[in-house]
Amino acid sequence: MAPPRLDTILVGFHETVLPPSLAALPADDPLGFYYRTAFLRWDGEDLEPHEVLSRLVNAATGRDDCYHWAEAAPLALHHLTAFLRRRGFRTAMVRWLEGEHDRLAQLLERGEPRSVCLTTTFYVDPLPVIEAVAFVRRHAERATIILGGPFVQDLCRDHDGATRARLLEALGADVVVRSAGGERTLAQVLGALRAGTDLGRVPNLAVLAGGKLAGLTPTEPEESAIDEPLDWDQITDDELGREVCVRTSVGCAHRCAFCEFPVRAGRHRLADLAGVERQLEQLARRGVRHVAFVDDALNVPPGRLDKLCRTLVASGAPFRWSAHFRAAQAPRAGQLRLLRDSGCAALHLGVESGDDGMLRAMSKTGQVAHYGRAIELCREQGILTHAALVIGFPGETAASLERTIDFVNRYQPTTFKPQPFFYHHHAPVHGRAAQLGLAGRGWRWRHRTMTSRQAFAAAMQVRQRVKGSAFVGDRQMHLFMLPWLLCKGMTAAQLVTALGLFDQLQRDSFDARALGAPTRARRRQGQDELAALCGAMQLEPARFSSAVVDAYPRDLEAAMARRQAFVEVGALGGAPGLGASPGLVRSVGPAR
Ligand code: B12
Ligand code: SF4
Repeated sequence: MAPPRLDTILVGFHETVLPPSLAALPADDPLGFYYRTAFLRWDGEDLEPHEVLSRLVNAATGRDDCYHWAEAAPLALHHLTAFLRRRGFRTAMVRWLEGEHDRLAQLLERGEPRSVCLTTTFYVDPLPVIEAVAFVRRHAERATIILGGPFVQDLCRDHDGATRARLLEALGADVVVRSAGGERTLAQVLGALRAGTDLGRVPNLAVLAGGKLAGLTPTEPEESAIDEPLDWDQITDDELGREVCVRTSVGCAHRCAFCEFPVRAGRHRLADLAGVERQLEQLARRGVRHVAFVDDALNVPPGRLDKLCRTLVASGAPFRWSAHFRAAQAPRAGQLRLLRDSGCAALHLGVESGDDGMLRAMSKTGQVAHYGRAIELCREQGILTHAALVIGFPGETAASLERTIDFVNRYQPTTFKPQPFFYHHHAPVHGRAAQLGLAGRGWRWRHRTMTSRQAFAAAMQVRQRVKGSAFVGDRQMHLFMLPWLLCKGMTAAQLVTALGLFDQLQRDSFDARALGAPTRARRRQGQDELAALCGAMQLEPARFSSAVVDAYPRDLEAAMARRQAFVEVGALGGAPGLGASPGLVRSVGPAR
């Protein structure tokens, strides 16, 4: 007897394409900056650090591994899978489209799923959504394609009328879940698809038919289901893997002036700690080795994290973990020791600036010295640190930038990232725009003390002048996720050395001086060192294969044509995707 049909296949992540032509843009252009901080030049190609790592490890092992963060499945996949299975739905999941396109194609063709759900958590550009929808259509013409998550939620919130219809149609899906979270709505959609009843009775949807928006169903309040602890026993061993993401809260308790996240994520809600502890017990029992806590700040409110750490210590610190950490007060040495004893491997710190005046302007509650102390204490305990910096917020001057550079040079977090200020109209700073002389949006703005171009140039300056801390971009080799590589067998010393070498090689890749003989010699030396280092690493095999990733059939031209709708209505906001320039869109070369 054939197995019953799958109700849905959940697909996690799809990689954005960045055309090599972006390397020609100056560093003070948002896309030029983004490209130069994401890639490095390697044997005549522009590769991301994880691709170089994979090639060098493969050269030594003869294997075909692709080391990518999606080994730790996006949490939305585990969360939605468990939520739906508890309600009796049959589901499958695919972490990363490029890495598993062959398996997805088989599932689509043989499993005849009623629907496919695409998450949109990590997208700042519609291109990956459009491409993923097209891929699914090619293999399962009749499956209902459902979109949900932050990208489409923002789209539905920020646009209305004919513009919203046009953008939703450009994505090419059949159903869009508009509500935050959307788990309960999704369960109703799958129920209706199974029963063959009308989707018009399910709230919070945009429903499309024949490629056109047929209508929006009524809005009903919905928040992400933090009240239902994720039942990890609903997840099979292969789906689980050994590295996972966990959340203990949603939303954010703060209102930093530059940040729109609280608007999108809604009010701060904490999961019941006993439920979190049960989840961690399940994960420990299942042999998980690294947990990335995705909460905005794991140590808010105070005392809760200490309690969690004591539970982990009592159970023998079964895995390493990493988290976002807030240093609103100077942390205590004892607290950091407790973190280390409980398995903490890396902390991501929203330092933002080395200037206390700027921190006040950004409505940050912490002070520079608190973050400095946190980095020092982490180093003493062997915990890796990442300092996230915002460059060019209103009030930024040459003097405040100097203080930021001094801060990083003095405290030397393991990694750092100077991020030019992104002017989001949903962020609190927008309410003070007139007072601050702030005009524009996204990556293009000006205010009394700086323009966005100056901020990009300044961020590059910060990068170039920092010594003793490695720059990391946001995409693949983010410190927040890197402990999964430690669990694969990389030592902390190898990781830190590799990050430093990647940073140096990247700095030398796109700089005009890269053509000069001294830089060429330094690059060669850096490449040799990196090859020797990676060759010596004893890494476990990766989940993904480079051959599969490279064979992903990208139909960029068709996707770009659909994306044009976003360019024409000015819906890209200058986010660091592919940008809004039609010139760039045309210049996209062969699939990377
Ligand atoms: C962890 C994380 C990462 C990790 C991912 C590791 C991993 N294995 O998952 C790393 C460090 C790799 C990463 C990278 C990036 N990230 Co990130 N990341 C996060 C973070 C902290 C948590 C995401 C998460 O798991 N949330 C928890 C899950 C459960 O929530 P969720 O995915 O939203 O899903 C819920 C709902 O949305 C819904 N849902 C989701 N999908 C679907 C689908 C359907 C059909 C339905 C019905 C519902 C639904 O169901 C879930 C349950 O409620 C968020 C910030 C945050 N605190 O949320 C930023 C965040 C998602 N990242 C962001 C960005 C921008 C990026 C980068 C693009 C950074 C960059 N500038 O390059 C890259 C993208 C990767 C790449 N290669 O390009 C932004 C996205 C903004 C946006 N969409 O407009 C966020 C929100 C941070 C921010 N600044 O606002 N990131
Ligand atoms: S930057 Fe501030 S407001 Fe934004 S998510 Fe982090 S702590 Fe919350």
